Amino acid sequence: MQITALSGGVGGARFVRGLVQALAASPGASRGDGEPTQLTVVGNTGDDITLFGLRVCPDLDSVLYTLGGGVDEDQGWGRAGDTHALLAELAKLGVGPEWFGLGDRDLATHVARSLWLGQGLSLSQVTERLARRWGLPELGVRLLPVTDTPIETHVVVPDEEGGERAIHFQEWWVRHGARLPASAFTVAGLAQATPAPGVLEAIRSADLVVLPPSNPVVSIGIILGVPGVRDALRGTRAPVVGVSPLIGGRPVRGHADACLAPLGVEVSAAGVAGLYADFLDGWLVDHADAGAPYPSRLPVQATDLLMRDVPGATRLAGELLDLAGGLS
Ligand code: GDP
Ligand code: FO1
Ligand code: CA
Repeated sequence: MQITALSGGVGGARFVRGLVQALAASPGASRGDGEPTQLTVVGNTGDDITLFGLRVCPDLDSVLYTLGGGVDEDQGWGRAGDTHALLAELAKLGVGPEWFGLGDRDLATHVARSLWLGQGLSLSQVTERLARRWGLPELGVRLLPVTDTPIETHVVVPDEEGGERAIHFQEWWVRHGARLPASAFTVAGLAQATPAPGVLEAIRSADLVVLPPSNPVVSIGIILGVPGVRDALRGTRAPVVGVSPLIGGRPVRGHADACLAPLGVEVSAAGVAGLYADFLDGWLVDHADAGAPYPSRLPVQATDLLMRDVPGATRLAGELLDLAGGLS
């Protein structure tokens, strides 16, 4: 059995950790041929940013640290128990930015990644090395960046002269708390981007494709924008099932509402389902959203959509597997 998940950072990583546990616990984890399920996670790279000359890939790292047991559980990003000595020393030298909280342990990842990229390895190859460090192969998980082409999400916001300017997604999200009204998201490098090796194959040859509760615009939306990915989802023989990232018309955390607004998409589980309507085969929503009008003929199942802890995420992943199982 091959499962492919498209993931952003915190929400995606937590769900995937639950999925790994659900698969390990369930007899359906193998097809009866004794082969354990292989899970391929296709990760968003639109959040990536170069700081202090180092390449930082927040969403890939959230998946690595969460699955590897090294994540700061409260934040869902960065390393547990990290310190900030390097950033503090750089600030004393007048070297910023100070608004992006890079911890010392976390920085080791970015130093290694940047070194390996500089030696000519692709982001996929670098990510494979990092995945070994965090024990992903032992979990039956392969993490692929959606593309090896550097891409960066930018946000178009008002400038002081009454015009507009584009800033990096992280500056908008972290520095400004997504409070500057966005009129558009643009992705530098996207038109020239090609899917990383294995990405299209992982979607086309999967037995099941899952969309965790990730940001529909700046996580899943970026993955879908890489040329070829959306077509692969439309064409795959696998059912594509997803979990709404919104409960009762609000994001559980983060600013998905501020991301949907410039698209003119309703901030609701139904609005998000509409973004995926051309390939979605099943949709898990919260009880609070059970009565909404969903795209016609879309199987919708209502449950408790909140991942309070690892067992909660495991239960949610199990329910998504049940929804998928009921489709075939
Ligand atoms: P990011 O890259 O760190 O923003 O993480 P993702 O894009 O993977 O996920 C962010 C989305 O996950 C947000 O829109 C949240 O509303 C959603 N999310 C976070 N926790 C939960 C949860 O427990 N349940 C559900 N349904 N969605 C969640
Ligand atoms: N998010 C924040 O809100 N503040 C930070 O200072 C911050 C630092 C940071 C460092 C490394 C990393 O991998 C992630 C980090 N994040 C931080 C989270 C991350 O940038 C965002 O949650 C996502 O990219 C938004 O989707
Ligand atoms: Ca992200």
